[in-house]
Amino acid sequence: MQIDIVSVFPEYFDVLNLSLFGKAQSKGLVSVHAHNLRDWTHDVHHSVDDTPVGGGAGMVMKPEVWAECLDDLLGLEPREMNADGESDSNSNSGAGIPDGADATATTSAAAGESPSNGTGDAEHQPASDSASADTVPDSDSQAPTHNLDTVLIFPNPSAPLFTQRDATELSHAKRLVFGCGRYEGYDARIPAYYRAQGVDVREYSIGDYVLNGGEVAVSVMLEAITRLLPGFMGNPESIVEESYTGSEALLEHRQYTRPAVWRGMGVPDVLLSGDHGKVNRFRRDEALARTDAIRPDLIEQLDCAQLSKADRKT
Ligand code: 6GU
Repeated sequence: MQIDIVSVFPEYFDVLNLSLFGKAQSKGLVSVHAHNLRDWTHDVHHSVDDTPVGGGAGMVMKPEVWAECLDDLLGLEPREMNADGESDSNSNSGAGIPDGADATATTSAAAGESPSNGTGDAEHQPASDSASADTVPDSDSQAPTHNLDTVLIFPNPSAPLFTQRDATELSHAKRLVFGCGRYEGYDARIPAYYRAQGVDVREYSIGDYVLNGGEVAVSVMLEAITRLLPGFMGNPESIVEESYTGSEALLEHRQYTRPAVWRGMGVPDVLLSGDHGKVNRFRRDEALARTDAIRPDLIEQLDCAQLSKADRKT
């Protein structure tokens, strides 16, 4: 898998040379390049941001610099868009955000509905976008396992949550290009433009809190995705039975190791019984009970047909 990361702090990703990720690079499973966005600037100050149109605090990352960089990485020619958000070689520049393509992004950003780093409506897809329709993740279905080509990913605290399902799907991509936003976010036309060019563009948040920039979020997504690559983990079985994996997303049962009694605290007797049937039943019950207590939202998403009679008693 080829991975490109664009950031104003590319050194942040030096850590990828360590540990399992470093090994995966030496083994040739992944090839990572961290690029400095400022390399695509032309002014003496190498500026990548500007004040928000419509006013407000902070700075927004400029579309021109991002586009020069992403055009280079994706091998695309610059294009003018028409008012419908379609590529139009006859149209003039300065048309603003195309009505059809990104009216919602404009509205929600202007209405100040999103957190400080918000960049508008991440779920919105231009009507003209059919090229990526078959690869858009559907939260109600199993993660597709077909191969994806290139996926362009923008971390964005105002976007849908990144889940294990997304990690699984993206682990089948040939190439991932991550664009790390800083400051108050990036111009909403950047993802919209590349979608309209037929690029599979995703925007994800990693949780309900705000970080200073996308670098940490990209590290999180990258780790979740690449550890699923065949050959990445020392023991491939360790990824099979984890929380959030498989057809159900249940929290994992608790784990114990020796000694059987430590500081007066024992491990559950059944785990010492040697009866695998009983051990599995105990672990499954615990997974269901803990999920119900800690993450009832995951229980609600469960397909009841997947629960056995014994499960339902729990
Ligand atoms: Cl993807 N970016 C930033 N800046 N903050 C976040 C996030 C992403 N996900 C949660 N908080």
